Amino acid sequence: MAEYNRVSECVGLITLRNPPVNALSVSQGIVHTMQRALSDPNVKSVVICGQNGIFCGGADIKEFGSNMTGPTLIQMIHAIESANKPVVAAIEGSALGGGLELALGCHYRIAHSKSRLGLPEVSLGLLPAAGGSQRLPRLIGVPAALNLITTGRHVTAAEALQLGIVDQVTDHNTVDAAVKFALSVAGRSLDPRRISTHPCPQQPDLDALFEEVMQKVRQSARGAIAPIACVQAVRAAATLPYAQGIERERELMATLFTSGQARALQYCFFAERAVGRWRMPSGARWDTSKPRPVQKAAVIGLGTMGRGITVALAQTGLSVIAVETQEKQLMEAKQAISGMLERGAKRRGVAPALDRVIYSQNIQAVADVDLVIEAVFEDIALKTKVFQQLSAACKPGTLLCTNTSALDVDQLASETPNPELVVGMHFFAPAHVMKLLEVVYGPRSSPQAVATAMQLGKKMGKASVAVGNCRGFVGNRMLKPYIEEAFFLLEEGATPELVDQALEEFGFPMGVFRMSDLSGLDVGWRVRKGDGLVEPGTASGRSARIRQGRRYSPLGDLLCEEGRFGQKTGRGWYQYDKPGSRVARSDPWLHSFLGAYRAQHGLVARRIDHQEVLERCLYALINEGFHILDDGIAAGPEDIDVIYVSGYGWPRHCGGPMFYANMVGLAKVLERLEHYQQLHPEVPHLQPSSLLRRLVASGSPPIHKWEEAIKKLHSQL
Ligand code: 3H9
Repeated sequence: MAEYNRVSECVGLITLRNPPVNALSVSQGIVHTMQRALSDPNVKSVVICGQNGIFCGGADIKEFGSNMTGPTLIQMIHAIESANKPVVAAIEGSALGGGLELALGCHYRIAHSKSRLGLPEVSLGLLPAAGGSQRLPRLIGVPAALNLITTGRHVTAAEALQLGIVDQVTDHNTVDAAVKFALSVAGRSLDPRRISTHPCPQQPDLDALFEEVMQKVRQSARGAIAPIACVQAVRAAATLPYAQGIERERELMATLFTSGQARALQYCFFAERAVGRWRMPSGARWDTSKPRPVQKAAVIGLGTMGRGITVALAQTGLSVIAVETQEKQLMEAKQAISGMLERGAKRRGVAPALDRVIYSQNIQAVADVDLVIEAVFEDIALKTKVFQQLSAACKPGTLLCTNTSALDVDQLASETPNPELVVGMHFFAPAHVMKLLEVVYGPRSSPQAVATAMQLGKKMGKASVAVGNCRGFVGNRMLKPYIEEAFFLLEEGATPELVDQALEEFGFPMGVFRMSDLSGLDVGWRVRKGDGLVEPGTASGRSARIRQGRRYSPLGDLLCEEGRFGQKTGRGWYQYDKPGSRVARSDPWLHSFLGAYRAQHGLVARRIDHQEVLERCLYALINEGFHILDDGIAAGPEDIDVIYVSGYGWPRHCGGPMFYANMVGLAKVLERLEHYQQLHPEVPHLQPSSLLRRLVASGSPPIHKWEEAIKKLHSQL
């Protein structure tokens, strides 16, 4: 809806009204409202604003899947630009996508100093197709427009002014400023203000610029098609007359609009918001559970994780007590945390929050905090002791959170007098940078504790996902079969290079072996030792590779026995110039080691192609995802997908593992799992999950109906 009023006698004020973000719905009457303003003889100029402090969040993404009819955005914007009365955009809050394109069709733009502007269509698998790809380069030049359109980044009002996107920035009431401005420009010639009639500003060596940008975009896009289409659209703006450029924009958009990638990226947009509406199997939910206020927090243990968590909390504005019992480690941590806070503040152009952190060797210092995050070494006895100390030291009601990535949250809770106050907050390293946070609830965690941890995660800017308590929670539990399949593929004839290349071409930033070299091979080794899986490497044959009743590959253990822990030792699945170096090079030693290993175990190497790598690694991971849904550890597929996209490098344009399974087709995933299970009966994780079978048997409902289908299937059991 758009509302029309007359203000100051001769200014027509159009207010976009479509909560929550005034998205431009095709069914809206903006065109009619605009026509009313333009045909009103008393109106000399027009101001467009949005209600509730937000100009416009762009086209209505929810409508993209439906049959859209009515005047298009592009026609509406064209009508505004062609108007014979000045039209001024009064930008508050956000002007994004179609919202900014609408503003670019206006003759002038006034922005509030706190507003943000951008063309983020690329992150939805689209391009700014309401003339934005053609007008922005004409307004601010090709290099700056390419940057904004291919990255989708939002700019502040100050940067928008500097770039020339807006004409004025105000700290006061934007609509009042725009009305005043509109009065002052009434009657002036509008020709110089119609952006589409301008040529793009001259740019030396245009071809070289586009070649360079295209190369950069292809590299960083990792298979995403929208950034490439964005470059092509801007190229059209730079080289063609406006009408032809618009036609090119339309053609490119038509291809993107119906693409699987656009569907995946738009699914991610809504999934990221859906995970905030968490619910627990007990029936507790986000909208009926009130979080407790958290102003003061403590972090116990200042290793890599504890340092990152301290920085994340302090940057969010909390006071933090950072506890490390050893003096030397405390001093080192203080120096490292201060450095991180200073660098972060410099990047964001704010003052570093150094004085928000108080360092202490004494756990008693946590007496008056609202929440504690324990980040000591992954050892259940040590963590239990810390939890008991915390229970005694903290004021009643303090929330006790553990940053464990593998231990049993419920076991820790049971060691405290108030298990309802205990939740897991599983951060990912580096904790002040990585977007993902798994909030792990046990059967006794109170809804209020979960609500508080979820709210804190949101404040820290994390994609926070509430998940149930089980070994590895959601992310690491699904990673296990993925990694194991990669090991098995090496045994059967693949190389780390082949496996990584297949996964990187799929869109992961790093294949499983390069990733393992980065995080350290010793991490998994320690876990496998703890599980009693590691045995001396001298045994041979099939029986040496069956442990605890299932196929096991000791390859990772053997590398660790050689001291090959990955990048930190300069050797792992690859070789590096020196310890700590990041450039992985193929290692002839590793290839002959694999040959000798296969010979020792009577394995005959066969040719393995990329398709098999993808099917075995990804479908094993997805299969575990179905087990997780069946167990109720994740409430819905969106939770799993957000975890994988924001924490595990799953390519966003493939939507996350469960969305990907939905795209490929559940029947196909089931058929391939059955195929590989027949070939490898000793691998339980290739045994299709019963939920997957039941979903296929019930007609493979689309992903947005899974939750309902799962409930129905469970009620039938
Ligand atoms: C486009 O414009 C294409 C054109 O170039 C060409 C067309 C031909 N549509 O994020 P929040 C919902 S493509 C529908 O939590 P915030 C959102 O789902 C569009 N719904 O709030 C949520 O719903 P719920 C390009 C939308 O204050 C609620 O609004 N535009 C849209 O943290 C609140 O959202 C973009 O990519 C939309 N466009 O942030 C901008 N936007 O409460 C996308 C939001 O049910 N939007 N919703 O979960 C954003 O970046 C942020 O929402 C914004 C507000 C910064 C605006």
